[in-house]
Amino acid sequence: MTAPTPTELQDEFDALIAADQRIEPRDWMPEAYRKTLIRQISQHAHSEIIGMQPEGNWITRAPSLARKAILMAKVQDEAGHGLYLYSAAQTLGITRDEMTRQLIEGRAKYSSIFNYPTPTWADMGAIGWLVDGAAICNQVPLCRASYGPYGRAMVRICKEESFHQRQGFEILLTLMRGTEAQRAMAQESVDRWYWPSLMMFGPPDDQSPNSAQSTAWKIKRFSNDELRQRFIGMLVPQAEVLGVTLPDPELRWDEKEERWHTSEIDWTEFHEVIAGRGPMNAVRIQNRRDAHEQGAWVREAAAAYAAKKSAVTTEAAA
Ligand code: FAQ
Repeated sequence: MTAPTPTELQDEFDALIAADQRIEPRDWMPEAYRKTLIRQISQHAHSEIIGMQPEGNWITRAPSLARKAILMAKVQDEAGHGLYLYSAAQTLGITRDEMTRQLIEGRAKYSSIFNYPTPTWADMGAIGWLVDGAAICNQVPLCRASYGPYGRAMVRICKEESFHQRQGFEILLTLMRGTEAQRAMAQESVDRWYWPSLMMFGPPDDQSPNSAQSTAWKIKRFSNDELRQRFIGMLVPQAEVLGVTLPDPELRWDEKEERWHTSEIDWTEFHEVIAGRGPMNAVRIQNRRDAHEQGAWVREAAAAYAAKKSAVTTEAAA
């Protein structure tokens, strides 16, 4: 039997994508598809890991034992999401070490949203409601991404994200049913997180260089603006239940265009943050670098243990 030609391999890949079948790690894939997936999945993994910091900031100061336990579980979930995603990226031929190096050397992107500070307890509510809410809108369609290991990782992640979103909503609801000062704290936090949460979906469609190809490969199923619109549609009735105001005086449903009309998003701020000049970028990367250095002994001990165990197994099998 002769080996398939490059054209045959490409045709087979195209046919799988056209038939909505999954591409698996051992399948042939175009180099650009592999690179795009490594880019998106590693950025996503880094976001989950860096995303532990804004909420980690409140674990020691949560207002009750129950709130502390819930927050700890949520932050641990984010670590788990990072691990599934690093594992999915590894199936594409990049090592975890290389991805970590890219992150701590400031060469990798991660979501803009995690470069904002969390000065108040209400921020734990706003992150759950808005940040996890945006993550769900963006990530549910990724459960159907054409690359098998990514889509499968996303199924479990999305289940956990929807619990996260509800716990954030519940924190805000409790504050909104509380004292005047608590209501003000909740509103002030929503005012700070609303616009950055809209930026999570990425630049507008006409300025999104990766969208066309990622959509053709069925990695992305909806455009950045479509998902942003869907997110706003989800928030409006929930904001009413909470009794908070979304901080956009222009926000209204445009019957004629059948879309939400909004004020202009501050894309200069978005570009500044993803270029590393957001309010907390330097702190986030420094903390990650310190944790990596301080954890070196754990990695060494784990590697030594694994080597010892494998030597014992080899000896027993001989
Ligand atoms: N931040 O051409 P596009 C979470 C970059 S949720 C930073 O439109 P694409 C859960 C983009 O990478 C957050 N960079 O790109 C959680 C590209 O740069 P590149 C993570 C951004 O890939 C909750 C350039 O701009 N979620 O972690 C952002 O087609 C609470 C041009 O953009 C995901 O990663 C941004 N917001 O679409 C954890 C979801 N937006 O790479 C803890 C998976 C764009 O060419 C606590 N990712 N850029 O140098 C995606 O769905 C896509 O990658 C998009 C961007 C939609 C983010």
